[in-house]
Amino acid sequence: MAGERFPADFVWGAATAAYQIEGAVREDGRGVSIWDTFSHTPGKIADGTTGDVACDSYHRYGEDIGLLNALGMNAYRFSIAWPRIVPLGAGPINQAGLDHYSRMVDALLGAGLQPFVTLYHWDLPQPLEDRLGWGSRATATVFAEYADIVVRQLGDRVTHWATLNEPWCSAMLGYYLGVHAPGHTDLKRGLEASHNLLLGHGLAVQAMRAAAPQPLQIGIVLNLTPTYPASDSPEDVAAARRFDGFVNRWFLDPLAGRGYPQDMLDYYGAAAPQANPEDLTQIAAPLDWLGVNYYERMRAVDAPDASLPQAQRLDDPDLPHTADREVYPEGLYDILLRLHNDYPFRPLYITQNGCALHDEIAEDGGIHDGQRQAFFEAHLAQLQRALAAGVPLKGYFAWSLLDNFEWAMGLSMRYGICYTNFETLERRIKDSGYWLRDFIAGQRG
Ligand code: GCO
Repeated sequence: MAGERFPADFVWGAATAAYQIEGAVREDGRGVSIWDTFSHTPGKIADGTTGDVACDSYHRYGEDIGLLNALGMNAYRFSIAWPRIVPLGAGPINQAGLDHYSRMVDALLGAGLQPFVTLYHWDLPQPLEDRLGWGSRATATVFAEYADIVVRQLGDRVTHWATLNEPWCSAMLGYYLGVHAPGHTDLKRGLEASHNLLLGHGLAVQAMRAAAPQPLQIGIVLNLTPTYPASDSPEDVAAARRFDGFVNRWFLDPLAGRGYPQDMLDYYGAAAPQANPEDLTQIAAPLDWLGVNYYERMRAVDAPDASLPQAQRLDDPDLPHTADREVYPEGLYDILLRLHNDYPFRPLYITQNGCALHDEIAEDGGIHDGQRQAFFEAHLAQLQRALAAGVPLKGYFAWSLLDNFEWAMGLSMRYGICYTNFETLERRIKDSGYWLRDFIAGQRG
């Protein structure tokens, strides 16, 4: 690789999400989330699995911390399960849930790992969904209350916080495209959900700053997809612009204080959410950092018959493919440069980047995921290019620490740098994990 070093204070970590790894879904007073309901609904998860046990990290977080140490990382990005803290979504607080995360934070700090806490990685308490979920403004308000509760408990030790992880996925996969919990298929509901998520984010930022015993570094994590037209035709160019509006600008613009993009408001017409000016002010609450999750690009073809935004993805068959996506490392550079040039968010973190492969334990006991190593190498090289171009990048989190419950794909889609045996729950570092360890060590020199 290019030889340039990453900055000495660069944050190197791995990321996970509560429902994907914790299991222990009925333990210590945890309430039910929309993902419990969804994963137990026949036909929703490709391999019929659930997150009931997953990696059992609720009990085995000490082992997970051992893995992070063995990998030489200095940070861990994980999420807190709202239903463990406020089992009904609003109302009584479950102290046992808070105590769990408090112990975990102490263990991380004791092991020299900086916690990066995400407050919402998709596990909405089911009782809130029963009252319209993110379709309701009331959910934004109670999200800020939940954020306040957690910050009061952990804000003395945790400085780096993300409110939401990938609100596009919560809103659009959950309420419009129906492939994630809660599984609705209504564009208007999806757009309302996106607005209430953003509003909840803004309200939470203010509640967190007010509740914190020390200054916090608060950000939000977005899935951003660099989008390119598949041809020069005006139709494909317009499709790319729509898709960019759908996934990227719809979130970036209001967070940057620019309101929703006018072309998308026009395009959505009557389905567009009612956003009063005060909401937009709340949503634009100043941020301390932005997290970027990057997996793939979008090469857009105009597709009038496809669901909104009427754009279809055209992969390049000559590029490498993982178990579920095309590999396009240059897209990471492109999206970072665009953020740097067009938006005010500083600094930036890569909060997720990784790939799924059909990993198996070899006869020698190792997991030889050379393709994943190549994936990391190529993406880290793009980060070095971005740094050289002046992008204020402060950290990188591999997705994921462990093979885990990959949402609608279940347990069979393996994204870990550590292998999980879902029968014995044994973890084992894959070759790509060892490669990352050596790479990180090399950066520290
Ligand atoms: C996300 C998802 C992750 C997925 C990962 C791979 O935030 O993007 O929440 O949980 O596991 O993206 O698809």
